[in-house]
Amino acid sequence: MFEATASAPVNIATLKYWGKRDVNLNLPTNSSISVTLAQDDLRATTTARASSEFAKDELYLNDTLEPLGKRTLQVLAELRALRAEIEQKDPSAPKIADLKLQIVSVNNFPTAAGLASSAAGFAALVKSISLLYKLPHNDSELSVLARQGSGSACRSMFGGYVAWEMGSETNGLDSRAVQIADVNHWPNMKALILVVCAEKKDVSSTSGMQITVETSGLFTERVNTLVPELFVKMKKAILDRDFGSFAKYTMVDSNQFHAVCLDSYPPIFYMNDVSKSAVRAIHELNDQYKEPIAAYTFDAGPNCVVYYLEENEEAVLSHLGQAVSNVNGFPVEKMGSTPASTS
Ligand code: 2P0
Repeated sequence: MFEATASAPVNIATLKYWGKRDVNLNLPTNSSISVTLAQDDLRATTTARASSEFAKDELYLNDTLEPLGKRTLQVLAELRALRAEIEQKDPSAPKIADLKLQIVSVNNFPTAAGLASSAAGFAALVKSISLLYKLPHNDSELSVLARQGSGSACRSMFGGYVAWEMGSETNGLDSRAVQIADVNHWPNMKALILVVCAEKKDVSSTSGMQITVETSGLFTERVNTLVPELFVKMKKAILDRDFGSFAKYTMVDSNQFHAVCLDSYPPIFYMNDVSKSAVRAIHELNDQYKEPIAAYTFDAGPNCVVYYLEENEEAVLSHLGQAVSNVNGFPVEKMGSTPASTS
């Protein structure tokens, strides 16, 4: 029996990936940036085992046997091919590429957090099997494999501040994640999640993206003009630890992503009235301070992730607590605090 374990964090995009230029390889229409949440919570941990005693490949997710989807099979095939190359070059290397795999993955965050787990899950799967197979590739190279499982998974190969560079090659080898800065770069950065709804979203990201690419006129403007500019500016704001700029670009991008969803035909709605009240509350707070001290961002669902600096925590929590939960009766949950590094 051969065995290896690895974990990977959930990531939340502050510059969103939305649109594929190649659906099969998950090649995006724009580059994106994420800031990874907490160090210890919000992670997927995966153990991969290879043994001649296994009759077939199996994947357990939170103790439940899951069917192996097309994307998982594609990633496993690529990992096996890389291991087979090693075995071919080095006859003394144990022959494990052809052994069946048992993959056991556990999320340490509750389903009720309303967070998508596929990004952390695919990243942890690729990490654990690459350790098992002793692949010599670095995390950026491995992110190319994680990306094929789920686009955003490539960013979960790193902690801290991460860019997914869209690349230009048709084989996708240059569409990979790179770390902009690690978690220690900006130690007073904090994040919290307002859990508006923990249920699964109505329109899956994959099909939502396709509707947008095919029907939205605003989308062309977004990928050709706004995102390339924001990518450069947001990276600089992170490197300069310029919270005001980082916050503004994060909110501008979230708003534009949801505008592009609304501009799709039929329109896609991810934010609800509670989400909108969080947006209003944060702008109200920032107006009081005459500069952004908090930033919201929403993914393909109604939950709100808020970024702020530690010194403003009390102001942010008390304002959101009053403005949002009193009005709408939903809890303000502080889930992840500092951005994470991967192990
Ligand atoms: C992101 N999202 O950048 C964007 C923002 C949702 C909104 O990446 O089809 O699950 O597996 O490549 O990665 C969600 O899409 O989609 C996503 P697939 P994925 O985080």
